[in-house]
Amino acid sequence: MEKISRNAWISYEKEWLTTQEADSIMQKLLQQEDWEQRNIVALGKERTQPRLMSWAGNIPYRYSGQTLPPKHFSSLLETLKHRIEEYCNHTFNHIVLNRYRDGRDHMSAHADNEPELGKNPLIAALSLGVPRRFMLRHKNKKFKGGKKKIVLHHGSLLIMGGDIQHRWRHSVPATGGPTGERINLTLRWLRGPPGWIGDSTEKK
Ligand SMILES: O=C(O)CCC(=O)C(=O)O
Repeated sequence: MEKISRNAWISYEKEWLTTQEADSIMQKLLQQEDWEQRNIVALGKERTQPRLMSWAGNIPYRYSGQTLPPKHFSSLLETLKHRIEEYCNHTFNHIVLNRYRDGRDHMSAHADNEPELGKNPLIAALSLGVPRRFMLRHKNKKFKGGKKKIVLHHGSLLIMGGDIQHRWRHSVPATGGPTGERINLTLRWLRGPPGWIGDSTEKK
């Protein structure tokens, strides 16, 4: 575990899966998932996401002006979720899969800070396929050491915890040159459907 600011940390396991396992899971996901290119609202404008996506979860998840309706977990996703839950000692009820078809596909800087994720959510992210840069930037530009780069490798698991989603943003920038496909699976615990506002025992 690496502390990146007072209450924010990341943990990166480069070879969380063997190459053989990662190859096989990637092939299955490419074939089995219903990949979609969806529209989102970013900076007040509707845009087409620069990547494909799929998801699984029993409750709807709203972010960037779109709502993902409930969708069942395939047995592969259920198995992966259990393995990641055991490793993290944490429960997840939602998975978003992002498919970066080449180096042009990317994810802009954002934080996973929807109210439904609650305070200090633990987020786990499994990477498959070509390595891509994952950039972390502190929201306070003057924060010393506020820029971090991690190369996310095939079969690696990244965990983000503490107040990282409240203090930092992360992105997967576009990259030049020939680049193959990558799939990311992000696991979250949604405390309720869109509009959930917490309970009286939780400080926001
Ligand atoms: O592709 C990645 O590794 C990042 C995914 C991500 O930031 C997200 O799903 O919020």
